[in-house]
Amino acid sequence: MATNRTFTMIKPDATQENHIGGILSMIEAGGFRIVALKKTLLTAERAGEFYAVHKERPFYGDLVKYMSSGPIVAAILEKDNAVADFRTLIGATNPAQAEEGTIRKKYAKSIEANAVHGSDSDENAQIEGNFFFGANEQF
Ligand code: RTP
Ligand code: MG
Repeated sequence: MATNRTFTMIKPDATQENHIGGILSMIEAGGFRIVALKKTLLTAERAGEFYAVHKERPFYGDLVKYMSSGPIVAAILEKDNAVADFRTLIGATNPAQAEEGTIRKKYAKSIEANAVHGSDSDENAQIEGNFFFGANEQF
């Protein structure tokens, strides 16, 4: 399988509660290489733009408010089969359904405050990574 990239965010609840190191450790232990990394605050406008695909979903307004409520940590990750393997590592969206050993099982608090984001396709991984990082920030 080709080495490729995915994009993740450590969401405001996990960042606030000092789980940045714990989550990055699980990511590296899972075989992912960190290509780019930054802590930043999304404005509501930028969060709305990032999640524009969910505009019609009932949770969109709350999601935008939550994702702009405090700093996040954004990262581009590299591994064979990165998108699918990362979604396996983070577990189900709803932590009540997340498998043992997953990041969400360990750190998520609710279906919304679920600790991490993971891209859902190679195409979106590239779009999302470029939303946060310039070419000179990806190594
Ligand atoms: P993500 O995009 O963050 O990796 O999560 P996902 O693919 O597992 O879930 P998705 O359907 O893309 O939803 C994006 C984020 O919206 C929040 N959400 N809230 N209140 C709700 O019912 C609800 N459903 C989803 C979560 O923060 C979810 O990760
Ligand atoms: Mg998603």
